[in-house]
Amino acid sequence: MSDPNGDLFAAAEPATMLIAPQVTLLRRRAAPTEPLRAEILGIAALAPFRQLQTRSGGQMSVAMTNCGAFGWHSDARGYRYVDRDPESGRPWPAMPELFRILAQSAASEAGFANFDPDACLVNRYAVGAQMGAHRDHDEHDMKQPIVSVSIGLPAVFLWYGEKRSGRPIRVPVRDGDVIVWGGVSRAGYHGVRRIEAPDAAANQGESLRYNLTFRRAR
Ligand code: MD3
Ligand code: FE
Repeated sequence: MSDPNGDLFAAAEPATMLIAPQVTLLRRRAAPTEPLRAEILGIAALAPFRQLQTRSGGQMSVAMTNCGAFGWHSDARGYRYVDRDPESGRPWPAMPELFRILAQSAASEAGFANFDPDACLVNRYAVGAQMGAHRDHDEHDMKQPIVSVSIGLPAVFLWYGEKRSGRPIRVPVRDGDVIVWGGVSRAGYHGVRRIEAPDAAANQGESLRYNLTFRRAR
């Protein structure tokens, strides 16, 4: 195999792809992801991953933590951004400079200049975890885009668009892939398909998927 990542089709795939209006996939834009993983471990040491409760009393299958001035939180009172970790009462860990620069440069490549995120939600998916269709609409200024960075196990993003019903567009994403969405698609419904167990031959000891979502909350 000539490619150490085993990515035999990389040469045939365009580096950037428009998935929907103002939804841009930047393939492998964040690779290699080892420096990002190291930052995630540092964040989790200060603000451990937790499976949040939904307003309806369920428990999310995805474990979450945050860095930056604001963090996304959910409990029996509903969803909101909070400036401290409710578990510890301390401010969220600072957003690493590496994260901020990656988010800003990816946003500007996708046509959103001057993106200045103040929140980074860190999602951790074990095999079997998923995220149902929802829209991200807790942010103050919906003109600001969102930048998503995929790390670890592959996943399939589901893009429903304006309505929660109907057949979603399926977007396979892999380690290092970045998606930027905003503008007319900013309030679109989306989700993540249940994470599948990696097949033994292709897997390099990976058992988790992380996703960073950078937002301007306030
Ligand atoms: C854009 N997180 O935390 S970004 C969230 O993988 C959240 O953890 C997702 O949704 C995650 O609120 C990733 C959302 C997303 C999903 C599918 C898309 C954005 C998309 C499909 C097309 C375009
Ligand atoms: Fe979302």
